[in-house]
Amino acid sequence: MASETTVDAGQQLTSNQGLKIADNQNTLKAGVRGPSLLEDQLFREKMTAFDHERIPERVVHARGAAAHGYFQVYEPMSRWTRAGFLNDPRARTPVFVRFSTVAGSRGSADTARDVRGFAVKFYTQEGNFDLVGNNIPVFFIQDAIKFPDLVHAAKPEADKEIPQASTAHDTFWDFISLMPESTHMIMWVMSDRAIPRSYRMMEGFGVHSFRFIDARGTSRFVKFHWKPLNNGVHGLAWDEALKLGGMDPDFHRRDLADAIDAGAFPEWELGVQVVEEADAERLGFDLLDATKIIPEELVPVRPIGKMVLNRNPDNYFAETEQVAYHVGNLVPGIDVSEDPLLQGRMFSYVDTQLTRLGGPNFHEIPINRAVVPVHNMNRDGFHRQTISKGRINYEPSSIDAPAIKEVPAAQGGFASAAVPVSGTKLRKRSESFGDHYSQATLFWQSQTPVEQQHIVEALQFELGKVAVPAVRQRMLANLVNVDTGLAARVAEVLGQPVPPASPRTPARRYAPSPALSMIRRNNPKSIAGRQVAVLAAPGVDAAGLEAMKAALLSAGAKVKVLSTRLGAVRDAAGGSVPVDHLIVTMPSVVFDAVMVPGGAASAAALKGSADAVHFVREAFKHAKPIAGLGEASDFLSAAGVLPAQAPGTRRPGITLGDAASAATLAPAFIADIAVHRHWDRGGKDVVAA
Ligand code: HDD
Repeated sequence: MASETTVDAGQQLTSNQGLKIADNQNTLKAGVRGPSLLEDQLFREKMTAFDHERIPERVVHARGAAAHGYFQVYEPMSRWTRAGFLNDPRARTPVFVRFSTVAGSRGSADTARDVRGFAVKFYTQEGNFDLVGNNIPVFFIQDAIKFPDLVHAAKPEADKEIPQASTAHDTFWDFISLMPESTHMIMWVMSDRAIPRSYRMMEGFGVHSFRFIDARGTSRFVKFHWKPLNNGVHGLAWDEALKLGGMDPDFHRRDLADAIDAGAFPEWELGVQVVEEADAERLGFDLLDATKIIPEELVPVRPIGKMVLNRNPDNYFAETEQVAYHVGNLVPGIDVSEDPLLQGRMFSYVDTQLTRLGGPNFHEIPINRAVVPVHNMNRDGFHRQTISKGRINYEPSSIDAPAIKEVPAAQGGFASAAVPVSGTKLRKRSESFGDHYSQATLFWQSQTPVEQQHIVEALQFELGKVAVPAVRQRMLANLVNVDTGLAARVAEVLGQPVPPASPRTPARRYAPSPALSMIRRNNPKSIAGRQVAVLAAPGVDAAGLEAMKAALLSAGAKVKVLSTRLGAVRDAAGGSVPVDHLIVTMPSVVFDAVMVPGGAASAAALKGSADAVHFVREAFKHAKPIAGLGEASDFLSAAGVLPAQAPGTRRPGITLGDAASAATLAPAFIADIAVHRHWDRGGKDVVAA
């Protein structure tokens, strides 16, 4: 944890050795116009530090953003686990959470279509526990030996290093089409889950089955879920995500930091699905297979505690970049399962961090340190910080008593789940992992028509970028196994016939699961941290603007006034309204909703501004809530986002009324913003003006 922070402001400038520096502007030279001198140790120290500032980026999940917070359990969970932090409802366990994209480099855009990492480090009183999850509850592959192949295929292609942070290319889909086990994951990645509106508006999942172990040593399977408590689960429109990639590549990073700075702390509930080991076989799929979910309707998700993120990191590098998560960071009461993907992860994390963080002592970096004392016989190595006293660096020892002691499980020592293991040594996939399509069909059938349409469009886009026809063909053959209608809709745009289905095991039938639909499961409560644009021009009705703004601000939204000129606009009553941004510098894609106040001159000026017209048309296309007061409806209908007969006509996500009724219209507008997107408006195209 960031226990060793330092503030440089106002301090005397020194070298790394504490030497006070008199001149930080000029190298040491032989005469004012002479060559620099090698003896300038202050220059060399500064330049050496700079030259070595970068460390290798993460081989996956390179781009991320993080925050501090705490986790608190609702009630003791002793009937399932002896983990201390899950048994003390009074304890607030500090957490550090890093969200990330997977495929892009450190400098890539936040809004790429991708899985998002959701890694939580709990600094518990029994040592650090890491829940290293994603925002999607399944994975592409079943066995860790395929992970390097998956990542190579997804990353930019090896010859030209193109494309950056995108799976819309041949090698990814070549691999995927040859790995039918990835089909379920692909359905999720083609859904709006892979283009989240915000890190605050994502679910998180531990993915694998882990184990809970109670005080008697009884072990049960557990799947972990994070469900947003106050922000809902929302996505962007694909067109918007693409544009944001250029206009604000830091969109998610900024959103998280801004929300926390503004006191709109994101909250998640930790939920668990617990399955008795004896019941696991009855589920009809293998709990050790990371390409499967347990439908919530089969085993409910039981909320057990709450996580709040309430503090931004002080220093990106020291905290967000240097944090090192590991699925093997476990505490008594939680253990791994035999899932072959998880088993491989148990090796990979420390291994990669040895390179990334330069040696075996990265647990001593402040952000990675346990909050409890650490005592063992591990010694030395690069970057060792701890000064271990005495001559004993082995165990057992008899000299210099008392010796270091093991801790029996009954007194808090870690003991692995006593799972009987036997078998013939072999390299083979279990037949129980063989059904690659039934849960992909379950996911497809659980989506609303709008969500299905987005999946179809994503597949059309991604496969449309694939140049090798045989790869597209093979993907279509796999999609037929998910749903023939889906395959036909994708095939139509690809201009290819629907091929026969690829081989498969017999399908299992699942009842659709409403919990899998972002739209169905949403229970929007708050608009805290949402961004609302107000379009204003000279002659604007300031009273309506201010009344709506006040209501939005008190609901926690951020409101920015945009115009065609910076400074202030003169309002209809002769006052002035300060302008926050130019319309061209803050495009509609960075906002969640748009409000246009009344005022005849303002509406007329906006009508004449191509940028203002484009702004509302684009917001409309992306299904965003729009509110118009008074004469604003002239502008909105001229822009083509209202039917010609406007006021009085209510379309989903459009709030209209006269300028004097701003305060009474505000609740409807706020409710529309909480819903987030109004796809049912028939969104894509604007109404002919
Ligand atoms: Fe992984 C990073 C999540 C499979 C190997 N992984 C990493 C991070 C997350 C995940 C969130 C970033 C952590 C951070 O913010 O620093 N990984 C997952 C999930 C998986 C998964 C949910 C499947 C269920 N990962 C997976 C496999 C392997 C790895 C199968 C290898 C056998 N993952 C790594 C890694 C990374 C990593 C190479 C890169 C950087 C790091 O560990 O610290 O070890």
